[in-house]
Amino acid sequence: RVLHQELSVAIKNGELSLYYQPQAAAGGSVAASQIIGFEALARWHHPVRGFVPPGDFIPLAEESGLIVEMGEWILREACREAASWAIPLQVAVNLSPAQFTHGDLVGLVHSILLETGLTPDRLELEITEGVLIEDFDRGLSLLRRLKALGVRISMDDFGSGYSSLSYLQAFPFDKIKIDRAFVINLGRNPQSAAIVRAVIDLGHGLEMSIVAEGVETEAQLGFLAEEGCDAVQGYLIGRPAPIGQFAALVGGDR
Ligand code: G
Ligand code: G
Ligand code: MN
Ligand code: NA
Repeated sequence: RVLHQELSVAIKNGELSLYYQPQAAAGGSVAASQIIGFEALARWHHPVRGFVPPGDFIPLAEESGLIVEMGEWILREACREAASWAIPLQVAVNLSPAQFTHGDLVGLVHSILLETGLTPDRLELEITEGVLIEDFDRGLSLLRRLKALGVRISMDDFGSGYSSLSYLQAFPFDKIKIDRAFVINLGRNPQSAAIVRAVIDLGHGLEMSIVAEGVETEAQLGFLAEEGCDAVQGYLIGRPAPIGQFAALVGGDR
């Protein structure tokens, strides 16, 4: 497809960029919530088509295998950016299944950390359970080796798709990100509140920290803080934006 060919030159042409969405330690209000880091989110600004959303081009990059090269660029770019901050906040990077099955992911993360000088404990890798579903033993081995580098691993979109409790038992996640579908329904239906509360307790029982995604209202934040949720991410705290918009938070960019 045409779009695929264009995607293959997008990196070279400087059309890809990263947006950053802030994450905060959950206080009872926005004012009481302290920014602890950012999730890097890929953006494609096509010269003619304009903005192509990641929900469109990430699957395309996955199908074609381009995601491996693109994922490497994303990881390097996010680490380089974070290493330049005067305030040592966290940076979270999404990994695709193909990055686990192709190439030497552990070697790549290691060399990018060395190259950029980013302290390993500032890097968090977000994965969905789909990554681990294909080959359990290989997945477990990769996660252990990544953790041995000192980076943190988050289970992204927890509760959506096929995530299962056995994954939480089997894999050494540091963090669970509660899918925004549950957060959106907080206050709308009592089931979502029960599920969110249960996931927080479950995660804490496993010594994992909990991040709620898609937090849009003070009422949601208040509930989450009350229930002991560790961190929050969502439009209420901040929308994804170029890092320049957060210069004050990271202590001046460069
Ligand atoms: O950024 P949001 O705004 O629209 O992202 C949409 C989807 O694309 C999400 O599921 C997100 O995890 C995924 N995504 C965004 N950036 C990246 C990236 O850098 N790598 C991977 N693998 N997925 C990403
Ligand atoms: O990696 P992940 O699938 O979680 O990607 C985060 C996605 O969630 C991105 O598409 C981002 O733009 C979106 N997002 C982040 N905060 C909010 C929010 O508060 N509300 C909604 N509806 N979407 C959000
Ligand atoms: Mn994510
Ligand atoms: Na997510």
